[in-house]
Amino acid sequence: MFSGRRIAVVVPAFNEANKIARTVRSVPGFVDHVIVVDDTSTDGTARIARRSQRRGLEVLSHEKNRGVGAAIATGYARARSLGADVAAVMAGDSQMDPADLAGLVSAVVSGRADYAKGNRFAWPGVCRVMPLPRLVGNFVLSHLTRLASGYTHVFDSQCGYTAANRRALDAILAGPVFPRYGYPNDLLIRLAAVGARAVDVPVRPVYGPSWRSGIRISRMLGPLGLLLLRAFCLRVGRGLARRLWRSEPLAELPPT
Ligand SMILES: Nc1nc2c(ncn2[C@@H]2O[C@H](COP(=O)(O)OP(=O)(O)OP(=O)(O)O)[C@@H](O)[C@H]2O)c(=O)[nH]1
Ligand SMILES: [Mg+2]
Repeated sequence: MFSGRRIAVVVPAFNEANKIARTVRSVPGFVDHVIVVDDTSTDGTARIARRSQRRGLEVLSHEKNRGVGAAIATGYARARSLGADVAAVMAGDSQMDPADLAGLVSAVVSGRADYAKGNRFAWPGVCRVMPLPRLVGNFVLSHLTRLASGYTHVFDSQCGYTAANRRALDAILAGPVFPRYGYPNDLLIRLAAVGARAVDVPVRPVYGPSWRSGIRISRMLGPLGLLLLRAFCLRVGRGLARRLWRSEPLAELPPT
């Protein structure tokens, strides 16, 4: 419990046999439920996760690989059914510093936000830690996501370290989540569309010597580009429609 609220952490994991036990054990003690969502890993990730000693641990498995976004949606649904007031996400690859979780959860529990997300760019020294291609990619996608969502105050759109309250969970689970790596952008777009309050919380970027990523940029860019373009057009279209709807009728011309 955190300030009297029930907290769940969703851990998406795909072929993380080397890191999953460490990740599960590192989840802070105030977390009531740890929900690992495996996706047909072939290296025993689910088995190792199940053996990890952690109060409130559950391991769910998809029957076929559905992607990290779909895994998080499965975890969110389970957190909601367990009665969690806040559901956070921590990746199964130990790239999220457990010391930052309290800050994210606190932003939501205090009522300041419906959705708190990590911002690694607010961390001093990020340029020394984050690899250059990630710095550039995250920077560009963050600006495009600002344009697409209208959340001009949030940055580091690709950071998956987040905490969501029940209002945000309901909005996210109201429709299918973008199943693969574009899911953080999809969530921000959908939360902005329902007027949810999102805030950035500085978190430490973690890229250890054994860092490896499942992201294939070339495969991700097409679907993510379309998602962002569509959201941008819809947002501009909605704004224009609102303006036209509200505009005063033209003043009658004086008789000639
Ligand atoms: N359940 C599930 N988890 C996945 C899948 N793909 C990736 N993940 C997990 O999602 C987390 C983040 O994936 P990464 O590929 O490391 O991507 P990232 O950390 O956002 O980005 P990097 O900066 O490139 O490391 C890790 O814990 C992965 O194991 C998937 O298809 N299913
Ligand atoms: Mg990673």
